[in-house]
Amino acid sequence: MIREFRNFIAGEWVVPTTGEYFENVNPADGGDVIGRFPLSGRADVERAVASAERGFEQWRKTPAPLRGDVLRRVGDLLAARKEEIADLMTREMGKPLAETRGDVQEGIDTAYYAAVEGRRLFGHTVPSELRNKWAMSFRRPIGVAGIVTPFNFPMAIPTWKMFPALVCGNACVFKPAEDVPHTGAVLVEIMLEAGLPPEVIQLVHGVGETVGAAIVAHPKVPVVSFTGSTETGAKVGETCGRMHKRLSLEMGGKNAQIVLDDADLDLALEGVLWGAFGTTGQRCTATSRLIVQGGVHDRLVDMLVDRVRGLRLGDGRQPGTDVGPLIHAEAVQKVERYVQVGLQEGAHLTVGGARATEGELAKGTFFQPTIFTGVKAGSRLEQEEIFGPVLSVIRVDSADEAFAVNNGVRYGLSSSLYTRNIELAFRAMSELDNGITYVNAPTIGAEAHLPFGGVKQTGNGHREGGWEVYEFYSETKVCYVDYSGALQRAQIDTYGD
Ligand code: UN1
Repeated sequence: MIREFRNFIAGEWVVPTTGEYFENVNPADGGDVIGRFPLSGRADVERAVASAERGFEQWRKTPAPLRGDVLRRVGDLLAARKEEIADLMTREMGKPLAETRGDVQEGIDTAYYAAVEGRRLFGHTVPSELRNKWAMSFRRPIGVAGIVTPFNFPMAIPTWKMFPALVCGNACVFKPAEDVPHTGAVLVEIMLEAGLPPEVIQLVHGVGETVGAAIVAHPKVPVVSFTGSTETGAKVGETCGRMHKRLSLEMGGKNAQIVLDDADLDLALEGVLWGAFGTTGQRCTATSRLIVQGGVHDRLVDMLVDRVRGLRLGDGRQPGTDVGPLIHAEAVQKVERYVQVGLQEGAHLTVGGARATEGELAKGTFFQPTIFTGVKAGSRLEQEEIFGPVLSVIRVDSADEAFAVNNGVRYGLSSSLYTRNIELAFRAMSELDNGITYVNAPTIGAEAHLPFGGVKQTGNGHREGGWEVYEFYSETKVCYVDYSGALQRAQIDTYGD
């Protein structure tokens, strides 16, 4: 019997109005069906938003420190169930257990940060230019938040978005990616168990074109947070722009690790292996370009190819697996198309380049870790996001050229520089056009308590994580209190004669 899951709408676990379901399968083994999940429709979103509006009215009046207490209990429950949740996450999206454990930990960190933020949510008190007048700002919740999330961090990304939204006093309508609905369901169960009032969270399963689009376009959803492709983000942005909604977008990346002649090559090697092939390259922060200075290029490529040949592909739940499957067959096809693009552009396929189908791997959607060398700056392989285990190596002559190549793409999430030269490290921090720059560390590995996001086509100016996201999920209210007992006219009585 295949387990049938439900939506959580208006305080109850309910079947979808459409009566339709989709199957969620293990990408390491297409025969392993995790469950049937609702293929919801517009009517389900309507009910969810109407209920969330009621939840919002209740929740906004709950003192923020008490809202934070709920998030602390969420963190405790996630911590207690970390191992079990990591296992079900690996089963539905494939990355090795060490990585899904890290993903749950990012959710725990975000929960504890949010819990404390409930006792801060600072405003400002500033002097008034008039006598006996008080001037201050504080923060108010916005309303129902629409939360649309991707498959690659099934726990961390929904928690980054929802926990700050909730601490600020908003209600959430949550649509997890259709590849990871089980993790979404478990997260909502935990939030309810922790004491979140039921109508404050709504879970609507389904596909982006239907459920995601209906949430984004709903007039009673004034704030939307989306992580996904730059192309889908543009559509979300059009709708939100037309409707004057507040929107946070986290989109594509084409992140580079730069290795200069003076770098510690062993360290740079470990960095690029983890950055490029961790999560099978399916991170917005993945290293998809390796920009290497001429003096160390050939040596680093040799070291890298040697190690990449030794990476063990497999089921992420098996000990010893280094690299899991891609998320589904279309992802494999996309990676295959880019291998063809690289070959047509004259790049040199040095290792990998094909599906991996030996033995047990035939059951899943595996692709060999792949390296192209001799990749030209400006080529499609070098410019476009692949979201798979494909690394392009670009040879440069100088640090200046490396910085220019790093900046020569339309994305700007993360970058990394390996050098022992302190001047160059500091120059890189200010000159690399990215939201995050790592020095002597890979392009992945952002921590939950710092702002996360990118410039150019990666984002739209907002940040997740850290302190900044709390500003995104609240409106600034300014309040003046005049206790002089007289009419005081700002600008006029202050500076007039
Ligand atoms: C993403 O790739 O969408 O910095 C998020 C990192 C993780 C988050 C990645 N902490 O790689």
